[in-house]
Amino acid sequence: KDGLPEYTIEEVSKHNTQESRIWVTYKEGVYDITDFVPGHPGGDQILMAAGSSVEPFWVLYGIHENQHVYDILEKYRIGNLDKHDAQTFTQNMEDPYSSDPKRHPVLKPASVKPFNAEPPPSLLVENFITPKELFYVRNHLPVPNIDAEQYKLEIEIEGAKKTVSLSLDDLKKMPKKTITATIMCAGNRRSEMVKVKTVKGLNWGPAAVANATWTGVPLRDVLKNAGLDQFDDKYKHVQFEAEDVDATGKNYGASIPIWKAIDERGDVLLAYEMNGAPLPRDHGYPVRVIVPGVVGARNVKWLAKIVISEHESTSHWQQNDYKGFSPCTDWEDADFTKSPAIQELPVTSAICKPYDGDTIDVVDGKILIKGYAWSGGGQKIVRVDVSADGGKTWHVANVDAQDSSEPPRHWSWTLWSANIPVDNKSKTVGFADIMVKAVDSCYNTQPENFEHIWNIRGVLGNAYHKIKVNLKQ
Ligand code: MTE
Ligand code: MO
Repeated sequence: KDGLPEYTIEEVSKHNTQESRIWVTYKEGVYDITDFVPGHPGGDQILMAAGSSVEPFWVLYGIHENQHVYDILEKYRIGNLDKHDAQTFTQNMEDPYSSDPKRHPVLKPASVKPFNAEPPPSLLVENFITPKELFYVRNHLPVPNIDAEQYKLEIEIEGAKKTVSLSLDDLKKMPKKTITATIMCAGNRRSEMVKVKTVKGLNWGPAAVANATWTGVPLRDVLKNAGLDQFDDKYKHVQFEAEDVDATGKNYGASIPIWKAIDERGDVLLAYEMNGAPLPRDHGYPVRVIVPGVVGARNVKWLAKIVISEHESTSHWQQNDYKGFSPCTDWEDADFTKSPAIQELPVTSAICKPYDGDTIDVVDGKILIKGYAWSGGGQKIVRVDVSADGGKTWHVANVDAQDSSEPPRHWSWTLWSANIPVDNKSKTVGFADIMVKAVDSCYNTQPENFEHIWNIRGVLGNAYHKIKVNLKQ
């Protein structure tokens, strides 16, 4: 790299289109990545950095912080950054994650920047109401720093003249309501689907799900006060915009169909408390949306604005992510406009104790297994079937914890356990092939294997959970 020409930040900034060629800087290096863009795994996302430094983007998507990426970039080096410019730049570089909250060490990160983590599954199923320390965290971006005193929620009804602005106190003065609801990430259990073939997404185990009580104001009351006529069928969607922003200034956003928001039985809340205390920063302080029965991604945290609209949210996460595809669809032929955004999640279950590969005790010819089951759309779990011999014989698990609400307003998960007989006497069997499947109140059940539901984003991974354990002789 010695002997390469030097460029100033200003010179680099002129190279920000295909025609002028696309230059970026990284530390002291200047790179011409024009020919690299078509092959970049993140698509043309890298163009956000055209004419400037890739560092602010790479710290944002901490995912890029690995040697492999730098090695690739080095092949495109055309020069060095002017010494003076390089110095001022590194001094001004701030880690956008520096004000993220501290997390409990029990959470095992799938990525640190942004922070994404789940607890050990065996601890998760110890409590029907998940303590905040064990509640999985799924952040796409840095956690915004919001002063609750200054907090304002804006509400806009498309076409209406004025918008409404509410403070946290305004919300707290309205009649409040508490619900118990499970939130699950669309990528929960992705690590099992990945075994079929790689997918794009965080490697979640079975613990990107949790159950809590949420207290806040029903969204329908807030919308009614803001002047929404619930019988005006011009409006089809409720869009949510959040306070967390990406490197280009775009905020996290999502939307839900309007019926879910205005139906009293939809139980959608603007929540300011979780388990009886103010929301932790990681979970949306001071206000988040709770859309029970609906995929985590629509439960928008750090809520800034609500828009009543004819259209869905235009955000990346609504339009080009969190959608299902056939196992035959690959990235080249995936048409996101043809696939509906995930809302209600399908029925699923998982064994949380023991783990795959464990060696466990056999007591009176039986082994003890524990886990959870849940279904979206307010459906209740009516049965959990378990097998310890690869599906030859089945047993019905005991329900250990379940709330009494009726479908389709049954928002919480079900915790179950089962003491199942195993054959550890014969010489050929020193292990058990354990599997679980749940049945919900629509009598929907889980697909048998991941091969048949594999999809490019690794979402909706609800096949039978299968593990193999060794039996102590
Ligand atoms: N809201 C905002 N503003 N930003 C986010 O990154 N992540 C979503 C959702 N709401 C997200 C968000 C996703 S994908 C999930 S699964 C849930 O929040 C996770 O909620 P939790 O972190 O409280 O468990
Ligand atoms: Mo998610």
